[in-house]
Amino acid sequence: MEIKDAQVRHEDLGLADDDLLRMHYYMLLARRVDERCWILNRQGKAPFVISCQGQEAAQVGAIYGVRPGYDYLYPYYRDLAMILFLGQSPRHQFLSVMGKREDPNSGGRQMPGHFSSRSLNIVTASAPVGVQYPQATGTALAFKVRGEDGIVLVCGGEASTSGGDWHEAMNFAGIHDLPVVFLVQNNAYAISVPEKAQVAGSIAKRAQGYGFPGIEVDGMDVLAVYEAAREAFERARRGEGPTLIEAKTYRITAHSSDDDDRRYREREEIEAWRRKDPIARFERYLEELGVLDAEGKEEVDARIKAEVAEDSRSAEEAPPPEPGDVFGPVYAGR
Ligand SMILES: Cc1ncc(C[n+]2csc(CCOP(=O)(O)OP(=O)(O)O)c2C)c(N)n1
Ligand SMILES: [Mg+2]
Repeated sequence: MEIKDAQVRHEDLGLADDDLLRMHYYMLLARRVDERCWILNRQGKAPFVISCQGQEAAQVGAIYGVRPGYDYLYPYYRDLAMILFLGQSPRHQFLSVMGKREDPNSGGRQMPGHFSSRSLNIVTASAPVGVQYPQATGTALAFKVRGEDGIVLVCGGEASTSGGDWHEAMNFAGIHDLPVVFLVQNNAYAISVPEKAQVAGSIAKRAQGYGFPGIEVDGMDVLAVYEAAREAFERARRGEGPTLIEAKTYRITAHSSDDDDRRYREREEIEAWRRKDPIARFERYLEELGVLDAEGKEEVDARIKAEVAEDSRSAEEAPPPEPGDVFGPVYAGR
C-alpha cells in the first residue's frame, strides 16, 4: 500500500511553525500517556485501559480549532489527545485509570475514558455507545437560542453511527441548522466487528440525506483533519449549520485491555497500518520542512517522557477514594 505524506500543506492553512510543533507535541503526549496506561494495566495498577493510539491525528486535527472553555466537547472514550489539548494533564489521566479520589472526571467512580470537566466544557458520556449525539445537539441548540457563536464538537466511532441516537441527532441538527460538528473516527472495527459488517454504504454521504455537508478525510493526516474541522467550525459560527466529518483512521491497539484482538484480525494488517502511523508521518513532514530535526524530536520526546513518568509516579502515590465517597455527588444537594 502506498504511503502518502501530508498532502495538505500547512502554508495553505495559515499555520505557523509553532502551530505545527504544538500539534506534534499533543499527538506525542497522548501516545506516551496511553502507552504508560498500558504499563500500569500490566502492573495490575489500572484495571481497564481504552486507547487512542492510531487516532491522534484525527483528534488533534479536530480539536485544534476549538476554543477551550467556550466551545463544547462531547468526546468519546478514545479522545485522550483532545482532552490533553483542552487542558487536562497526564496526571489527571493516570488518576482516572487508577481510580483515585482526585480523578477529575468522577473521583474514581467511572470507568476510564469518561472524560469530563466543567471549566473546560467537556461533557461526560454515558456508557451506551452514541448517547452523546442528541445531548451535543441540545447544547448546540442552546448556543443558537442564546444567540452565541459557540460550537459543539461531538465524537464517536463508526459503529456509533448504526445507532438511532446518531440519526436522530443528525436529523435534528439538520432541521435547525445547529452549530454542531459530528466527527466520526472510523477506525475500521467495533471491538471484533469489522466495518463492512457494521456500516452500510458511506458514513460521510449520509449527511446529504439530512441536508448538510459530509466530508471524508484522511484521519492519519493531522493537517487534513484540521482543515476539514476548521471549515466546519467556521460554517457553524456563521450560523450555516452542522457538518459531518468522517476521519478514516485505525485502532492500533486491541479494543481495550480486556480484548484479545488476535481472535479477529491479522498481525500483518496492524503492521501495515503502523507504517502509516500518524505521528511518524507528521514527523517526516516536519523534518522535510526543517521545523523538527532528529535532535529536536529526541528532545521533545525526552521532555514528554519525563513529564509522563513524574505524573504517573505522583498519581500512583495519590490516595484512593474513601468508602463514604460512594454516596458522593450522584444527586444534587439541597
Ligand atoms: C449501546 C451499546 N452497545 C454495545 C456497547 C459495547 N461497546 C462498547 S464500545 C463498542 C464498540 C464501538 O465501536 P465504534 O463506535 O466503532 O468505536 P471504537 O471503539 O472502534 O472506537 C461496543 C460495541 C455499548 N457500550 N453500548
Ligand atoms: Mg470503530
